[in-house]
Amino acid sequence: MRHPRFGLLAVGLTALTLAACQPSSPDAATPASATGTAQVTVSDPWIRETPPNAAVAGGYLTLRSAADDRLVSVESAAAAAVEIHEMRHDGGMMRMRELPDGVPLAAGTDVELRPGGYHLMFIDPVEPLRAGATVEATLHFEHAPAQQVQFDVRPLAGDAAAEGHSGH
Ligand SMILES: [Cu+2]
Repeated sequence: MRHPRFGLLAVGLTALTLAACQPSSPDAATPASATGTAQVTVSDPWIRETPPNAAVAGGYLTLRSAADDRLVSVESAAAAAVEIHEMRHDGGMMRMRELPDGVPLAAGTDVELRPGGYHLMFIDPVEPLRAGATVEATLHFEHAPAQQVQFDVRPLAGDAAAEGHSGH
């Protein structure tokens, strides 16, 4: 008599264990699927006003991603192309280079694109970018959905970093 009972109890426990696992498995799957939809927060997007005939304009913004991600490309109808650049000191000179892989975004960390650091380079603006205007651009991320952003064009204000761009 004892053996059949024990057997039933064991089956009962197994069923309980399986049932207990059930609700937790959708939760466990959430982080993986969430990386596909995690939002990137964009703050303070702006572009430096361009002098007449300027070949490039610098674009800046701050990105904060909920999950590890990467800004991979940017496109805008206001320029022939938009490149992702990095400016850094190199033997006493400020040099910039294109980042073909974009800018890595560590989860929950503000990543600033600003004069003298990472920045966007709007190549051959279709028309001069005047202070007070806005420029639309679309940001493409490795995981997060593409995001449309409006950049405010701000005055040149005699910034030394602008000189570095003119030689670009
Ligand atoms: Cu640049």
